Amino acid sequence: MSDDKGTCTVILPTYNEEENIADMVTLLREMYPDFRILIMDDNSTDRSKELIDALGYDNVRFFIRDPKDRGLAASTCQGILETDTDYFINMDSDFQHPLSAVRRIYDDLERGSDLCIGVRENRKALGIKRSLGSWAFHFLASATLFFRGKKRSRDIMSGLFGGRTEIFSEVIGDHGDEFEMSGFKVLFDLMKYSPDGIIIGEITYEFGKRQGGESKVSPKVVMSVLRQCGAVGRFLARIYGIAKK
Ligand SMILES: Nc1nc2c(ncn2[C@@H]2O[C@H](COP(=O)(O)OP(=O)(O)OP(=O)(O)O)[C@@H](O)[C@H]2O)c(=O)[nH]1
Ligand SMILES: [Mg+2]
Repeated sequence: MSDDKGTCTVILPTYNEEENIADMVTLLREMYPDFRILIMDDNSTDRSKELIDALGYDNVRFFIRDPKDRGLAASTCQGILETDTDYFINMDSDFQHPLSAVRRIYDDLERGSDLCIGVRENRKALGIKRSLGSWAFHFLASATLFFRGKKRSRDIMSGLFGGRTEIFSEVIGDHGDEFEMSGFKVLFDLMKYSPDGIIIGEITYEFGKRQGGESKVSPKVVMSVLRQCGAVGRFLARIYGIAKK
């Protein structure tokens, strides 16, 4: 699939990241001049588009999504479907994922992995509540993949990962309607429906602090992850929903 557009697209799902997005794109362009950058924006109400337009870079596309279809997972999936390079790499737009990891993920894909996952080394830095939640979700997700006979990873909930576009476009085409599209954990759904013989690589990284702007995490995100974890998860989601009322 390689052509003059290069071999890799960095997908940046964004919503109201005016404090981060221009710096992210500028640095990514400096570090990876041959890579394409695809910003999947869910109709941000801030100056994100203006700032990217002002940079005037080629190889950078600002994609404004259908307002009726808002969702982080949906944005990543559409980003993969819009990608026309061999590989894609998905990362947050708030500097929590180190930009240097892009090179390591790319190298791993070049070495033969079909999917390369960024594993957070310092989940304790999330704070006690969030890291406990993260481990609990990881346990449930890992069990779900195990019972489906799928390969697992040390960080199924990571938002930093890359893959072969052809494989994952097909996964989304065939199973996208079963994904939790409004949720935050699209990697988990991609793994659930990935082909059995898939080669999964991992790199590790330090999960940083959001550089600027506000988190978009809400209790709805917790519910959506639970819904992804089979019958047990849906049962827990019901209990969590009742407890929150
Ligand atoms: N396109 C799109 N992007 C989103 C949406 N919600 C969040 N994002 C982006 O997804 C990335 C992750 O969202 P965050 O709010 O940073 O979630 P998080 O990293 O789990 O939470 P923090 O640690 O609090 O930052 C960021 O780049 C957001 O701009 C959405 O509904 N649509
Ligand atoms: Mg973040």
